[in-house]
Amino acid sequence: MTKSRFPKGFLWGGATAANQVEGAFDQGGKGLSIFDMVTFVPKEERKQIEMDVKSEAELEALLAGEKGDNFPKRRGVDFYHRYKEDIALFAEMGFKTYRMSISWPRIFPNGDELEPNEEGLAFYDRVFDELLKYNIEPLVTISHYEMPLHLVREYNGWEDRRVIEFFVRYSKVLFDRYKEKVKYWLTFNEINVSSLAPYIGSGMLVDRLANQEQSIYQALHHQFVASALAVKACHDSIPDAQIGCMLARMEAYPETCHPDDVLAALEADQRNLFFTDVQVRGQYPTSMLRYFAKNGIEIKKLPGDEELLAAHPVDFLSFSYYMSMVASGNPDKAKDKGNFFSGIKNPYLEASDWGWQIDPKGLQTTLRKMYDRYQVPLFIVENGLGAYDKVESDGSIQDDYRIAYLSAHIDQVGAAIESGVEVLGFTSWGCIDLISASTSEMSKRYGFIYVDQDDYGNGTLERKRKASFHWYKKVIESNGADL
Ligand code: BGP
Repeated sequence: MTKSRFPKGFLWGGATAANQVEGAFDQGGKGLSIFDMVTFVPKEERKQIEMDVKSEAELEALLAGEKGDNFPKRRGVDFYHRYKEDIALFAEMGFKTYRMSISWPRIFPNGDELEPNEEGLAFYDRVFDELLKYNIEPLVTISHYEMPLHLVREYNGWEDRRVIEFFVRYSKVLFDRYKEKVKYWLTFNEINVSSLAPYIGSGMLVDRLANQEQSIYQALHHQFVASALAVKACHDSIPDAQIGCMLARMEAYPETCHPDDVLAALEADQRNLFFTDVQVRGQYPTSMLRYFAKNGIEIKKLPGDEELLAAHPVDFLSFSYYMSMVASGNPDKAKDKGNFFSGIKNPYLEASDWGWQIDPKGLQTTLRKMYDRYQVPLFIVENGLGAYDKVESDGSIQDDYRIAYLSAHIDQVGAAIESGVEVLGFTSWGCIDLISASTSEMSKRYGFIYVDQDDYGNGTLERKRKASFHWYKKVIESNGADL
């Protein structure tokens, strides 16, 4: 057996989000969340990523239409009722941690109430007790694209500064209720997605916004302040807890060694790391302040905001990593967006069935770059391969492609650790098949565990172990030595 490069106590596990696994969207006293309104568009009809609801009219039509089977998110994979079976499977793989989110409207159905919904709190008590029964550490995302829909309709989401108070109230309820059970917390999932998908990220209907970019950064300022207040509340309530931020990492390479491309890649990096600069370093980077000044963006701050950001930085930086991108200095190409949006292909990389360019070494690069910049512990809380899986005639699922993807990426995490990077853990995304965030498909499968359900909600919901289930069990047993 080769020697492990991973530290003792490395937190191996898997990740999900409430709106993508739980189902029971209208049970247990839960209110509607923003993601409950995201509809499924069949791939052949899909023009673009259908994540965002844009207008009042669209939202009201969705609410009135109640297009039943068009809301696969509302179904999830019934984790709400099957959590004991699922957690037993996670334990069988040897999980040390399980990243999950709490559905905000399960706790505050409208979001602006004073008192929480006890049924919602009790559900997560049961889930945490089940995890701790197997010595699996819960890693909890407080807001994973699951803002109560009422906060969109009444306040236009994070555009309204009053939502800070609602979020802090919600966070304090969680910290006080679960202080004995949860020691790892994340504030906002992929906080940078707000700049790409304002409805999903910040609960804003863009058709309501006079100046979209101004509103996006104003809403983000409110989220930064809310995150800092949540960090303070977490430390006050649970002294031995750690609370982190969470970024969708977009590692962008220069298309060529032409200085224009190199500069474009730097600018893409500054744009992506702006969010972690604020939450880890505790202040806005000058590059972004110049950008705001140059583009007439004036962030309204209250006295004390900047002191709050500086006083309460996060304890660790977590991020999702699926692919790398390409940045071009050529003005007629999308400058700082990678293949995910503009399709600039990297000729050295293969792509997934959804066009995400597979780049394991990019994960080592990104770990070393971010550790150099921030010198705080890092945590990979999403990495995985969305793929079409086939159930063989003997009932097996031979997802060797997923094993290859994860093995190569975990190998690069080991290399980063050997180079001196402090990494707390690795939770592969979608440890059980679930509903895709960007496409609402079930057929974009990520799991070590197969779930019998199709894009339209048909199926028995039966769980099956894939080949990768047994592989990951070995990886964890060997602390990452046996890949
Ligand atoms: C991230 C989200 C996850 C998950 C992941 C995979 O943006 O944090 O919720 O969905 O993307 O993306 P998708 O589900 O679109 O394949």
